[in-house]
Amino acid sequence: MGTQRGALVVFEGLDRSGKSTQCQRLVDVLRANGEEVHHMRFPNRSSPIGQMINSYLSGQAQQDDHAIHLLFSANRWESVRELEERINAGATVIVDRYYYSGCVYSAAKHIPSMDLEWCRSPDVGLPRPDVCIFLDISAEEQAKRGGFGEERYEKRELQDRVRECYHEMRKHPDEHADMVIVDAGRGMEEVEQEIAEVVRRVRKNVEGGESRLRTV
Ligand code: Z5A
Ligand code: MG
Repeated sequence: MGTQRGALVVFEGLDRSGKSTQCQRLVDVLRANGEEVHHMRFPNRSSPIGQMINSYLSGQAQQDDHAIHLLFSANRWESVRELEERINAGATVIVDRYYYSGCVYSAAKHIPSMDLEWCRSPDVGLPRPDVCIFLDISAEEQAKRGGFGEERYEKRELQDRVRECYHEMRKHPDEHADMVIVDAGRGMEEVEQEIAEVVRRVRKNVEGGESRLRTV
């Protein structure tokens, strides 16, 4: 019998919802339990494509909106082999932002040739997560967590449109089935406990179920 594959767990949500905080906590807890864990985040700013994305986000470089959208997607595709290898070797792979972010931040620009469906298409075929944990936070709570930074998308008006796009995307039957909504407006420990329970359930399902990863 081959190695039991690991689970693919994705975190999504608006800015300041606590994705990076909760990813790190989950990684630390699983590792402390002796589990094999691999932690990824998108954009991965370390690759040549990631450096182009970083220059764009920090305002140092301009890009056509379609081109930057495709670069974000390419930045995921260039990590797919590593992701699959880790999963197939039995690791739990925890991902901070994935193609949902890719879709909504681009669609929120409201460019006629870039609707949600167009934005989703370059990511079709990527490994589909076993669960997408969506950290839900109100605009009021988001505002309490410090002002937005200097990056290109960190503007109130765009963030409001991103919120709407996430809601729209959550209606897509496939996305809906994969998503678990967690109220991220609560204290860190409370949020962490709920996430731990979701992940425990998902890992159990993966252990008892279909061994191959599905695709987007
Ligand atoms: N983007 C895109 O356009 N297309 C794509 O395909 C992808 C991304 C993948 C950079 O992403 C930008 O790229 C992003 C989307 C776009 N644009 N925007 N805007 P990023 O992931 O590098 O962004 P980030 O700055 O790391 O993440 P974030 O979303 O702003 O934050 P977060 O990771 O969700 O939150 P956090 O860093 O864990 O926490 C924020 C603060 O809140 C921090 O001070 C925490 O201590 C505090 N916090 C966290 N949890 C709590 C609770 N429960 N209570 C109180 N305070 C809390
Ligand atoms: Mg983050």
